[in-house]
Amino acid sequence: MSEARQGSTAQGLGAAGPLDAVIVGAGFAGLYMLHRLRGLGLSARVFEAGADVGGTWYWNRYPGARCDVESMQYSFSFSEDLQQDWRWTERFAGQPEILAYANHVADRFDLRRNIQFGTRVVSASFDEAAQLWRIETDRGDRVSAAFCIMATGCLSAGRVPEIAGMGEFRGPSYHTGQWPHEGVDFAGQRVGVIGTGSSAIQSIPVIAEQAAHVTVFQRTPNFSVPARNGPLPPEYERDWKASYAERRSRARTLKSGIIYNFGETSALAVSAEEREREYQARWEAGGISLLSAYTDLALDKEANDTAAEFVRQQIRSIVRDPAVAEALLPTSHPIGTKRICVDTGYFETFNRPNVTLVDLRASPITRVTPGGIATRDAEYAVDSIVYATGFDAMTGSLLKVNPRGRGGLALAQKWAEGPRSYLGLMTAGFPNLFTITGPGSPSVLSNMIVSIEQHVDWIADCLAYLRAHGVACMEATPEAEDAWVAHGNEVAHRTLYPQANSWYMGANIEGKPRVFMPYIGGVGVYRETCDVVAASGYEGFRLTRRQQAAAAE
Ligand code: N01
Repeated sequence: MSEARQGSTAQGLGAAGPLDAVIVGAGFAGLYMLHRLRGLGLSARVFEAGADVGGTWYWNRYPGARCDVESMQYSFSFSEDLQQDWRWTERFAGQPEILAYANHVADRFDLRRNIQFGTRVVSASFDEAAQLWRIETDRGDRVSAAFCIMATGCLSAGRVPEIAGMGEFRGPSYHTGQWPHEGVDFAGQRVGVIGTGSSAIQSIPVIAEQAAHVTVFQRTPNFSVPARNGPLPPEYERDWKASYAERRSRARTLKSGIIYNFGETSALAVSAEEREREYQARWEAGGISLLSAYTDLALDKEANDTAAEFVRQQIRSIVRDPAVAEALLPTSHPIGTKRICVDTGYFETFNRPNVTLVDLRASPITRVTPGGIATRDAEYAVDSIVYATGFDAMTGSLLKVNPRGRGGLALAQKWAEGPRSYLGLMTAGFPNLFTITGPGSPSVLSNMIVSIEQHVDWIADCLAYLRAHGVACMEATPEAEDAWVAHGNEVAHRTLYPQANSWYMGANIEGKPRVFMPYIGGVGVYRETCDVVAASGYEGFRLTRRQQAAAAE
């Protein structure tokens, strides 16, 4: 950090000189990052494209949007007062409540004064001579900062497929991730929903209650388990709050950062009857703990098949029309290797007279017509279309910012064959650029808030270290990055995950390289690795002191 910036206090939006840091995004990652930087006395400005805080929970307002990590766990742990004061009303919080929580955090820690809303960062370039990031926004802002911290989210760049005739459709079209803030009234309408991922599986039952008819266009049947959501029992809340610190510490050591009831044996080590009982109990309890029933469900196809077949049996028993049930059975991937969905009445919805399932494997969509959606065999009249077609996950929102590192190298070019990073925190050739929950870190395979807090704390502690040691520039070495990428691939390929055409693999975007993007080694192991790296004086990173940087100019 330059002398001018040293000791600077948190500057407001009118800051003239270079800032210590620009943070891109005011979701949970950006909010906590700002809080930590202010605590260090660093100057920071957050740019946020939305009109308010919340990130993914600001944009994803589709009917039924809800978190599938329990509320008591999907929340910040950094402030004991905050976690004691805030009261969740449901076991799994809905989007409005999570957004209210994000707003509460912003107000409680007085964060808004350093956030510029309604502003999208359109470029971020590293100026090697000045050792500064030069940031430009769509509103004409040009600011400089020593550090650029990407808090852009993993599932923020919505993706609508290109289907012939889309522009000719007479009615309104919506993407689940860009839902109108005023809501949509589907009463009396014929609605077409394209997709059967988490967003679709949550929204279809709610839309079906309102609309005259819903036609679901399914390309790949998905595994889903019931949420069994309900009001949060006061004694459950009290119990958690009485030992929050202890539980949070435990969560940080686990694979997913979420406390479940973990099985301790192989699925194949027990009898079929015992397995059935175990799966049934977890199915009744709700949530994704089904996947934690045995130790090898993500590792061994035969073990995985037992859980997959259990869920298929449930679908057969719920859906009354055998042909519809058959079409809903997921068979193309091991259970859990695409993000498992958590629903409220999804399969039951297909028993409603106003819901039709269209199996696109039998007859793909050929075009959108002015009055509906045509497949190879039929045309379905609809008044509005919901694209529940997902995101350019993990890299999409980072690349939208168009970061350019040393020699003007674009991140998009560097990552042309797939994302490469060291610890999912930095990428070689892009000094002083941090990615919160970036590719190469556990991120989407974990409780996002646990992973966000871990990254933010690591980055904040790192910036404090750099300041204390007079370091102007920090960069991942290519060797450390190569080793981390190789390790990430090796760990991923020990599991069944790469067998699925998932967004984890970039498989949902045409032309996107097929690389398993998140780090699957687990939150606990990963945290230890990051801590060891920090304790060693940031092994694998090149740190350049202020004098050295000046001499190199
Ligand atoms: O997106 P998705 P999502 N024609 O990519 C289909 C998180 N999340 O928004 O599988 C026809 O999963 C596509 O079909 P296929 C969670 O991590 C969490 O639902 O590619 N269909 C698929 O069915 C989740 O995994 C929560 O064959 C097309 C669907 O669209 C992630 O966000 C809630 C198509 C896309 O599914 C993304 O979920 C919501 C085409 N041309 C989301 N193109 C919770 O916390 C795509 N599809 C509960």
